[in-house]
Amino acid sequence: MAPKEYNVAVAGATGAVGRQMISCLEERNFPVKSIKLLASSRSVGRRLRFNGQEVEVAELTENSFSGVDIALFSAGGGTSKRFAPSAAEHGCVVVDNSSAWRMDPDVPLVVPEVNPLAVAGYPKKHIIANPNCSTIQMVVALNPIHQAYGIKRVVVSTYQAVSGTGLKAIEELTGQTRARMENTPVEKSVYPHQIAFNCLPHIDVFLDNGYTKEEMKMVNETRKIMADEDIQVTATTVRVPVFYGHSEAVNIETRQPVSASEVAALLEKSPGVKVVDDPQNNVYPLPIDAAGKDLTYVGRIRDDESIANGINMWVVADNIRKGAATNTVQIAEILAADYL
Ligand code: 25A
Ligand code: L14
Repeated sequence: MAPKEYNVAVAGATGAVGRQMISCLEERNFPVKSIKLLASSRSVGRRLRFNGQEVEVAELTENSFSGVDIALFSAGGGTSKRFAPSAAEHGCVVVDNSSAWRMDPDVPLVVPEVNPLAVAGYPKKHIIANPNCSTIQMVVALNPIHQAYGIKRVVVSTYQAVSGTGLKAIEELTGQTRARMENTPVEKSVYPHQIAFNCLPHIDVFLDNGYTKEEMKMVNETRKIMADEDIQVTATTVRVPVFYGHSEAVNIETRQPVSASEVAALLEKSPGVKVVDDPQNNVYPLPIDAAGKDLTYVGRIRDDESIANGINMWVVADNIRKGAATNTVQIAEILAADYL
């Protein structure tokens, strides 16, 4: 019998994440029978390549999904809220990269290295959520430590690339950098302040408690993915003038005693992680090295000398690949292999 193949749709195909989803499907040889590339009316008629063929972009509508088995969504939260249910009504399973469905108790929130079995919960809504980019890379590094030593509390500060906000933010950083160097006026439209040569302690919207929505995603999504409501997480999320790759300074307090060398040895053999930690030779994870890769890089692993059972580390991954497109396609692979 020929191996099973699937009719796949990508919603938001022309965006920063959508294009990487198309590349990931190709690179990983996902069993695609047919592909539909969907975006807003602005992009209708544009052509994108998939496996050597030109595919014309069509408008995303309620009727886009008849005959589609798996739809990968990355067209923003509002678009997912509106169109994912119509896709599900057509019998299609949606793997959604927006924040729209992540905390819905009837929607699994999955990082394949951490909770692959949660995919089994998809039939309730026919939607599986892809976590926030900053959360994904953090839990890939935390989960092995949690399984072995029990994590009590995490204090994280992020250094996040502009690509997370989409193509317009990539253009904004490019344009502002050029304007500063050429001494012409710096224009801004995506972020409330200049991002070139600056850091903004502001990602997504501010909430009533004074935190940003991005910070609270790291708290709530971490607990849901690791299936442990007792893990305490507090976050400060910061935008930095980097194109691709989020970095995170992560401080962990464990329940059982642990040392930096034990954590390094554990992470060396953990799935999806690469330890890059030779500070004497100036070797540590960097976003420019992580860009275009699918692993989560961990370095600067040290004992926190201010408390018992404390560890500090530096965690870097490509936010558009492992933080979004790659993780979404990995979820689709589990669906295809075990459920559809
Ligand atoms: O709505 P939100 O939640 O606030 O999300 C805002 C943006 O965040 C990105 C994504 O930007 C999204 O639009 N995004 C969302 N989740 C993300 C994640 N997890 C994420 N980024 C990273 N990680 P993007 O520009 O990279 O991708 C947008 C894609 O979504 C399609 N799209 C948008 N609205 C849609 C829609 N598709 C269907 N129906 C809708 N209503 C979008 O297609 C793209 O594929 P497009 O055709 O709208 O855009 C194609 C080109 O047009 C440029 N462009 C974008 N916005 C405008 C624009 N041009 C003119 N005016 C605009 N307002 C883009 O540069 C793109 O090249
Ligand atoms: O997926 O970097 O929840 O501006 C929304 C904010 C993705 C990153 C999400 C950013 C994020 C995005």
